[in-house]
Amino acid sequence: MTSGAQPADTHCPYCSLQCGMRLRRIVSPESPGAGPGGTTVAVEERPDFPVNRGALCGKGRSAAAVLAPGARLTAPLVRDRRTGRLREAGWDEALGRAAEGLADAAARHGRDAAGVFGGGGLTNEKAYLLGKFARVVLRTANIDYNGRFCMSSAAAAQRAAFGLDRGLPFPLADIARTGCLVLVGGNPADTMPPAMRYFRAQQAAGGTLVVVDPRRTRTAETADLHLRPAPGTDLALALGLLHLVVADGRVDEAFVAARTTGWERAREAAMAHWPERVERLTGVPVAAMRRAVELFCDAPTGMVLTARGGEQHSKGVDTVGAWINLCLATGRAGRPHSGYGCLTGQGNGQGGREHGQKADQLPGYRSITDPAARAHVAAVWGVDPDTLPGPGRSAYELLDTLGTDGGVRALLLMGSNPVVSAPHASHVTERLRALDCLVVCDVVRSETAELADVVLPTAQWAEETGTMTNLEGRVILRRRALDPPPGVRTDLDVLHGLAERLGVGKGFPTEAEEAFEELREASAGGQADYSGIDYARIRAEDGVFWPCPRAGAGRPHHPGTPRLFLDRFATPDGRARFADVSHRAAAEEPDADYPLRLTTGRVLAHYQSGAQTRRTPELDRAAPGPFVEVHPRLAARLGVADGTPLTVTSRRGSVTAPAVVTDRIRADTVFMPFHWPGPGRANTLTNPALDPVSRMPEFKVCAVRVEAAVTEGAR
Ligand SMILES: Nc1nc2c(c(=O)[nH]1)N[C@H]1C(S)=C(S)[C@@H](COP(=O)(O)OP(=O)(O)OC[C@H]3O[C@@H](n4cnc5c(=O)[nH]c(N)nc54)[C@H](O)[C@@H]3O)O[C@H]1N2
Ligand SMILES: Nc1nc2c(c(=O)[nH]1)N[C@H]1C(S)=C(S)[C@@H](COP(=O)(O)OP(=O)(O)OC[C@H]3O[C@@H](n4cnc5c(=O)[nH]c(N)nc54)[C@H](O)[C@@H]3O)O[C@H]1N2
Ligand code: SF4
Ligand SMILES: [Mo]
Repeated sequence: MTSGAQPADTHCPYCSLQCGMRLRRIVSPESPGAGPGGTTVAVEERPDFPVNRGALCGKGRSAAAVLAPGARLTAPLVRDRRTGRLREAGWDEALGRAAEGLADAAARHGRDAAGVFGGGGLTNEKAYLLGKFARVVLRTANIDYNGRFCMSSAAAAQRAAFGLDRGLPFPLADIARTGCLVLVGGNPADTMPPAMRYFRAQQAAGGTLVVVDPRRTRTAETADLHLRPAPGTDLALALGLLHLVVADGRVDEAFVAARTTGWERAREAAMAHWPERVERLTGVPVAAMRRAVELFCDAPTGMVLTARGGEQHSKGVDTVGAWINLCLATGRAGRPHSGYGCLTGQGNGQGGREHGQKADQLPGYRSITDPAARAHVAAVWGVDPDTLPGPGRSAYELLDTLGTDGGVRALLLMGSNPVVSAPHASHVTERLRALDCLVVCDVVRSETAELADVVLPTAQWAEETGTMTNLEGRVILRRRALDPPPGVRTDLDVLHGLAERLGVGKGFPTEAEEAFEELREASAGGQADYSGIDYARIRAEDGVFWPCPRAGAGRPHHPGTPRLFLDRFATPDGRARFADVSHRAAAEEPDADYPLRLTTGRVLAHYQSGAQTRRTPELDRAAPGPFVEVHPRLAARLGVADGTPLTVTSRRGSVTAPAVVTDRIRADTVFMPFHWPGPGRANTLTNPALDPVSRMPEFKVCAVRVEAAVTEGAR
């Protein structure tokens, strides 16, 4: 084995922490994981990157496994018209079939019948060009992405309250310096392990941690106070806490008067949520609520962070709004070491929502309905603003109408695996099958790729260059460490090749830096302004926080913006806006037929739909399959023990998976991770009820029935 001399400093392919790592090239022809020329990479620590300072979780450490030819796609596939099976094809044939499918749908059913579905794991350059491809080449309104399933409720609530959405308005390290940290529906001990160092530091410095989660997770175990509401009741809980703040005279009147609007209505709504009522709705004892308010208000500074547990609800936007209200009423916002933040999830969950792959957005976090925004972006693209389509359908609505009259008939899907990860997944699978043409760009043969007419194998993180924007709004650089295998092309090559075949020969660069230079122009003057950022600067500064406008006449070099809102909020009058919200039930509450609540989430070893991590032997061994967490009292009532196969049934279907009997879960609730396809797929059960504003599906609560599975032998 020989090692290449120059290690490459880059970032993990997975979550929004975007941990820094160092890749060392290893030439080892006999290694089963080695690619062309026997080259592969080893992941090493990179202690100088400030976010994780060398620490990596098991997913990051094992990320190179998916680079191996055996784990991934190495040639395009097309569905053979004679046999109906996927077979290997050359790039010309595959790109030709894909372009033909998209063009045919548009010709027969109108432009909006060609659609695009993107992902929050794509680099900024890909997300930007994917949006441009939809609007300029296909000229379709129908483009959206999986980020809709992720942080869209927090994004909408932040825009409403602060006039701007950036997951964390401060660097992650700031949480170590706050007096009281309230974490709502997040389990970073499993989902962002290296971030836990900041939680530990916060407590070590005398701060307190309050965790709000129906389950006693590994994160909740470290908390000073753990509140365990029933899934889907966080909105009531936040209102109840605000009620106590008002009743105890703990409102920061000076802050409210100077820096906010809308307090009167928010206060009235909170007063209607008296503690005993909230205890009945949530199951959280009044005494625990009082303790939470004491901890939050007695500390000199405070933060509330939400993650998917509080957000993936049909009232996710209002729920986040209620937590922001708590911050505003207590003056815990727009001040050092205080504020509200959302723990964004995917690798580029932040940048992925800024550059135009969202149905209602143009690059720079501009609105597609704003005439000035359309004019600016159209000028950068060299097209007439009137040719740009308007807003299209949101992710679930797009999937729900695939193959129908008026729906999308040919879909280009890049960076998502909805067969496993979309709500009501059996229905979504049916809709995908109903398409005239499905084109999937992926690094592996995912469950969704199995349904495709054309599968385009794309290069991976270690084989490409591009920027990602982490959960703090820090723009960082993914750096190429090795060549992709010969049969594989980059996503940028794919977009270029499709655009060319669809008659647009210019404007789709295959070099990431060239794409970034254009993105800078398109974002200039927008909320997410990247115009002052370039690759050289990212390399030199280890990331630059947006907004970062370009220096120019009368405008000095901009340092980037690690902390937002300290002087004013990004609303027209500079004041934060209270949300006018009150409690409402989940779309589906337990009843006689479906007496329990199901909630869903993640385990440490797997990432999302598991497409990559299920192909990583050590992660697959660590968490080999789905399970159902059941409280001992419920297990006794059902007459089941640890390991007993259970059938879980909702109004949408049934799944089977073994019981894990644990008092970590409430007795009225069961939990399933969503990383697996097949008979244990959690999303067979989930409810696609959508938030009216963000269009976020209700992944975190639906009504189910649980029973011991009838096994073959017992029948
Ligand atoms: N290991 C791993 N890490 C990941 C990912 C992964 O798939 N695997 N994915 C990345 C992505 S894209 C994301 S979005 C993040 C997600 O990160 P998290 O939000 O931390 O992950 P989840 O497990 O979805 O949900 C967090 C917690 O919400 C709780 N919860 C469920 N229902 C409710 C409720 O109604 N109210 C409250 N308050 N809590 C509730 C669950 O019990 C769970 O412990 O993780 C990122 N990191
Ligand atoms: N029940 C339930 N369901 C959920 C959630 C939940 O909490 N509960 N969480 C939701 C959330 S927060 C999220 S973010 C979604 C995510 O769910 P998905 O959208 O399915 O996300 P991934 O599994 O990351 O899928 C990414 C796919 O793209 C491929 N890929 C990775 N990188 C690249 C790339 O650079 N280019 C291309 N072309 N392909 C790439 C991967 O191999 C994989 O097949 O799941 C949602 N679904
Ligand atoms: S915490 Fe996230 S970014 Fe860091 S190594 Fe793990 S998966 Fe990768
Ligand atoms: Mo996510």
